[in-house]
Amino acid sequence: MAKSKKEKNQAISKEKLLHMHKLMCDIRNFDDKVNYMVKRGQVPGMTHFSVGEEAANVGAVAALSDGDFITSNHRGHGQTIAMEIDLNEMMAEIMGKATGTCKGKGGSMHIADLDKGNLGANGIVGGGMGIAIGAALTQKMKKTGKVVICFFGDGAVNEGSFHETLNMASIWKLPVIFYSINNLYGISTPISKVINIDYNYKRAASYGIPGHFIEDGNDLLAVYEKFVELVDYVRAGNGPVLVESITYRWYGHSTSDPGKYRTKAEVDEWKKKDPILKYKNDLISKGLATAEELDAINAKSMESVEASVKFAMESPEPSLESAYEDIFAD
Ligand SMILES: Cc1ncc(C[n+]2csc(CCOP(=O)(O)OP(=O)(O)O)c2C)c(N)n1
Ligand SMILES: [Mg+2]
Repeated sequence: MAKSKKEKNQAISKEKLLHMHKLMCDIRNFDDKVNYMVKRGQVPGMTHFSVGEEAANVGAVAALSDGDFITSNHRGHGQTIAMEIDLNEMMAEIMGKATGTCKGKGGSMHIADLDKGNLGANGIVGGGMGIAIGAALTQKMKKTGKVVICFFGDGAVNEGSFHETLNMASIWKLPVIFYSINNLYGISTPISKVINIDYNYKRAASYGIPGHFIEDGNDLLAVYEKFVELVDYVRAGNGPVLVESITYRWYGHSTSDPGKYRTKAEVDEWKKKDPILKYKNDLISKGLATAEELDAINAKSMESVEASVKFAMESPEPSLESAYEDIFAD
């Protein structure tokens, strides 16, 4: 008999429940700090924040096992932190320092953390999809039993790569979860203006694969439970799935966006649906954690973010010669 939702929640260890809270706090605190530093001109380049979308990211990654993979998009901080990147190295990467995850050559939009299974953020909308099915094909051919989550936004579903990769993954039955984080906008364009169906996941039918919907992408446990089901399905060799969750980004599209296309009332309404606060209240009301425990985790997370800034500030710039390194595979 299928487990009830409540039983499933209770089956998650306390350690895991608290760890998911920690990861959401890390995403929020890290991005808030980067935002603060961008405004003071301390961060080169453009940055896209995951604040507001913490549950949609952490819930999905928490269903993966060691050795599984993700691909990400320009808004990759949330997924990258959920995949357990070293925060010091991530901050150094964003600040273009030699100690960064990619030796300071990638920056915010191109962080790849291969040791952790993160095949990379990507500045090209839809650019991660081909990489995801390539990685999934490798897993299938080598029979590794590993799966790939391909993260992208609502704005990516009209890219040619979306249609090509979903079709190819379907006919080859590849172990990949196509995951559209629908935050209702692609830059300033509401998704409703660029597709004539209500939700993207319904397009799965055209590729002969299952489509799934997570109505509240700010509900961490709902995201996690859906992904546990999907990871099992895909790992069992049934082929790909398309899943969509609804969430919202609290800040502008990027650090250069004043956000004139959204009303303050709309943003405030979504801030009331804060995924971290919701999770915190859920855990407390179910007697699974105390406010003190959860607040202590957040305080520690803030400390580690501050430490990452210190690490990054004190790190050297990449040397000129390093521009010629890491260009070709050995
Ligand atoms: C191929 C391509 N076209 C256009 C852009 C410019 N661009 C960057 S992000 C973005 C919108 C993406 O929206 P969505 O996929 O919904 O992700 P979100 O920013 O909402 O997380 C666009 C059009 C790009 N980077 N790549
Ligand atoms: Mg979007």
